[in-house]
Amino acid sequence: MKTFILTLLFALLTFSCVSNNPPEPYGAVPSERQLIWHDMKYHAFIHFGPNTFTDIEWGHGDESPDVFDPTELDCRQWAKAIKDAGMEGTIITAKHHDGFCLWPSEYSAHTVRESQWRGGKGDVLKDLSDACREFGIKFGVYLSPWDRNHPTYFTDEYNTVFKKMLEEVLTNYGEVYYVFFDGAFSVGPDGKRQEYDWEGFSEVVRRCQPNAVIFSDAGPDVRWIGNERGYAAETNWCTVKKGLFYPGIAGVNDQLQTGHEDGELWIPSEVNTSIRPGWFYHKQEDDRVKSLKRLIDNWYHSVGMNGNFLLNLPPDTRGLIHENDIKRLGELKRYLDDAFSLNLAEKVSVRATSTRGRDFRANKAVDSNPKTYWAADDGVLEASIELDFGHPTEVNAVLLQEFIPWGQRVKSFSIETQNENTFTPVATGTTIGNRRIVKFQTILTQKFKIHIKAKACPLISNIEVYRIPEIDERPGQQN
Ligand code: FUL
Repeated sequence: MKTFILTLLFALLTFSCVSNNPPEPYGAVPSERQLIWHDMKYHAFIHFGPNTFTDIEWGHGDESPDVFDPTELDCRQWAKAIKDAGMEGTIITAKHHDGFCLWPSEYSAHTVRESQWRGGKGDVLKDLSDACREFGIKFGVYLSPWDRNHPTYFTDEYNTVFKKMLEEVLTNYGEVYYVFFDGAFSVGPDGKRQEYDWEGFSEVVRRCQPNAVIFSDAGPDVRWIGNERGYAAETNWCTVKKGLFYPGIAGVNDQLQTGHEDGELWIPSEVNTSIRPGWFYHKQEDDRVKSLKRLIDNWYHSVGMNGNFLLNLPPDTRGLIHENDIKRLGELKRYLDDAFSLNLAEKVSVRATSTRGRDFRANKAVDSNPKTYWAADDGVLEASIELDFGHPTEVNAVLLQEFIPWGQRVKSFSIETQNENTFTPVATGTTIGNRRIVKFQTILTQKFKIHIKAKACPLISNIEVYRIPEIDERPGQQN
C-alpha cells in the first residue's frame, strides 16, 4: 500500500495558503511506543502449553508437567509460517491460567524443566525468540496473572513471584515488543480475590523493555476490543475515559468496542480471535479452521477499523502449526496482496476546501512516524477533499488515515461520487483514527470527494483507493 500523499500535498499547496504554523495537538495523543504498534497491522498469537495435550481450554494447574511433550517442536516452522503470512510479530502464552511456564522459571515448580520434553532441558521462549530474530519478526509474551498452580496465589507474595517471573521473561530473550496481560481470574473458596499489583507489573515492563506495549482489558498502552470474535465496531476511538476500565473488567464490552470520544487517555484497541474455535489446539477442530471469507471479514473489521489484528495460530501436539491453518493463512495473504496491489490514488489530482500552507513534517516528538500530512486550517471542522482520476475508473474501497500523533479528530465522513455538480454518497462512516478501510459497491466514476466532520481541524496523512475483489460481506459467520 503506497502513499500518494506527496501528490496530494503538492496539489493542495496550490489551492490555498492560510496558516503557516503546524496545527496544535488535540486531546490525548499516542506515545512513541504506541505509534510503533499503530504502524503494525497484523500479528500472531500462539496458545501452547499443557492444554494442547490435555485437549482442554483452561488447565487446572494440577496436571503433571509430563503431559507437555511435543514430539517435533519446531519454532522455526512457526516463525516461517508467520512471516510468510505477512504478520509482523508474535505473542506466545509464556504462562497461561494453569501456571505452567514455557521457560524454566526459578520461581515455579510447574515448568518445562519438570517435564519430560527434551529431558527437562528445553525452553520454548528461547527457541521462539531465536526463530523470530532469524525470520525478522517481533517477539512478544502473554502472561496470565491468574495462576491455578502457584502455591502463593491468593497471597501478597504472589505479586512478588509474578514480577520475578516477568523479569526473567523480559531480560533473557532479547527485545520484547508486546506484553499481554490476561484479565481472567477466579475467586477462592472463601470468596477471596487476588489483588494484583498492576502498577508494579507495569514498572517491571517499563524498566526491562521500555519499548514494549502493555496490553490488558484496560491498557495502559493497548486495550481489548471487548469480544474474541475479531470484530471492532464502526465507531472506534483510540481514546478512553480515565478511571473506568481496569483489567478483568466485565459488563462494559460495548464501551471497550467504541472507546470514548472525549476520553483523556490514548488506549487504542487490539482485535483478537483464533483461526479455530478454540484458543488451544484440538484435533477435532482440524476441519473447523475459519473460512477465508470469515478471515477477510475479520481483517476489514480490525485493520480496517482502527485496530490491529491479532490472530491465534495454536500449534498442535507435534509442536507444529497445522497444515490446514497454514493453507488458510496463505489464502488470506494472496487475497490481501491482490486486493491492495494497485493504489488508484497514486495518479489522481486533488483539491481540498481548506488547507494550511505547507506540508508539515512530524517533529521530534513523533520521530517514528515521520509522515507528511494534510491539515485544514484552524477552526475548520468540516472539509472536503476531491479526487479526480482524469478518466472514468472503477473503485470500491478507500483507505483513510488520520495523522494520529496529534490526536484523533474525525467524527464522521462520507464518500460521494460526482456527476456534473451533483454528489451522491456511496459510503458513510464515523471514526477514522489510524486506519479505516471503507468498502462500497463498485462504481465507475472519474471524480469523488471525501467529506469530513471533525472535533478539531482534520489532519489526514494518507488516502488510498482500490478496486478490490468482491466478497460476500455477511459478518460473523462461525467458520
Ligand atoms: C482469555 C483466556 O481465558 C483465554 O484462554 C485466551 O487466552 C484469551 C486470549 O484470553 O481471557
